[in-house]
Amino acid sequence: MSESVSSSRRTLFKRMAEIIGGFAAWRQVRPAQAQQASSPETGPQTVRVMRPYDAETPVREFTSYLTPNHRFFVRSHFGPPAPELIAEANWRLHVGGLVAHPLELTFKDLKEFEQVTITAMVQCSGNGRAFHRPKVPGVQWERGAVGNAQWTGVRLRDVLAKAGIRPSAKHVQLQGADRPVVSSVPLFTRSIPLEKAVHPDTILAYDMNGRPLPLLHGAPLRVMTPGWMADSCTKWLTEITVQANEAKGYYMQTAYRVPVTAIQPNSGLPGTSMVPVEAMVVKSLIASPTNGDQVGRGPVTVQGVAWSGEASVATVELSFDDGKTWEQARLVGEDEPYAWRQWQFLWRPTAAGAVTILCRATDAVGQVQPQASPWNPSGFLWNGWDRATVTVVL
Ligand SMILES: Nc1nc2c(c(=O)[nH]1)N[C@H]1C(S)=C(S)[C@@H](COP(=O)(O)O)O[C@H]1N2
Ligand SMILES: [Mo]
Repeated sequence: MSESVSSSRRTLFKRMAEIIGGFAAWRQVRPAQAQQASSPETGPQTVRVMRPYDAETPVREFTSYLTPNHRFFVRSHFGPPAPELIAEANWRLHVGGLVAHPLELTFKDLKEFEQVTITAMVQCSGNGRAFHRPKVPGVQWERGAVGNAQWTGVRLRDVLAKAGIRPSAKHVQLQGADRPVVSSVPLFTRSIPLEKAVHPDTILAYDMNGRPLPLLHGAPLRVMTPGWMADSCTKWLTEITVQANEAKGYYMQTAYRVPVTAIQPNSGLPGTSMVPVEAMVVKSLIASPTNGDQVGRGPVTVQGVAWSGEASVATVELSFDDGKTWEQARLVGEDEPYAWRQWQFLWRPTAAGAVTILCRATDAVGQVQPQASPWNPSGFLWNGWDRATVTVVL
């Protein structure tokens, strides 16, 4: 046996062990994480739902550019597939539909395509749902159903080119190996328009922050649609179907849609006015200090992150007087297209007592983060001003 074969076997075993190990670790940490739910800002993650496991990242973690894998928020409709289903020996990626040559790829076949790495955010459409008024049912995400990571994989367009896209193709349907517990519940079937699928930055990722993709984040392969909300980032990907129409079914035709124009709470809605959630909207978060912190005379470094789906961040402003006056923060660190931008502000508090720090971003095409987002029936795309209430002790 040649050296390269035995070493690739070793890599394979190592990867399988990591995936299974990750699953075991996840099961072990669950009780500890559940306890953290009562002290939201301190644990590795703040659990919102136990089964399937949905948890957000405490905002303090957003003082770092990349969000570490073990703290990255988790959102799954049904939980991960059984580990043996996605173990690399069994796993296959099927590419079919409107293609000249349907493909069945092993993990090794996939690695033959050119490898690319991008830094990109993942954000749940429901991030911030808890802040919508009137309240909206669904997972009550506050600020941490978002993260920024480095993703390594292959371009979706290279895989599609190998299969040969037929001219009538308009959408690419994405299906993962996860299954609902009850068979009457629809599968999490999604599709993205062909233009997004063949965009050179849309990738199928197998590594996250330089490590094999963890089980909860879609091992062995997930879709990354940079700049778009996470509902298009299918985890545990096993089937790609090129087609003329959007995916049928609940998760594409009913869920993850927003009204084209703002509507009044609880008003009836004609179905035709709802469009799929796609790009992220301009938004910023204060990572430190955060709610409940005590700060001294300072200067205090106020810091956080800001982003906009398909444009860069132009400015981040802070207000210490309820939005009457705004001061500009300094944009710092890396400036990459689909990543968030870090910002800092040196604050010299002048009076003791409670202060609410407000924060808003403006992007390069002039979109401004609003005081509150337009209400919508599913509580999606919250991007109201962020706020942190701290106590100044002089
Ligand atoms: N197969 C599959 N992919 C999925 C989901 C899912 O339930 N099943 N959830 C989506 C949603 S709604 C979100 S917000 C992101 C969450 O990704 P993360 O758990 O890696 O943070 O995965 C997306 N991809
Ligand atoms: Mo989501």
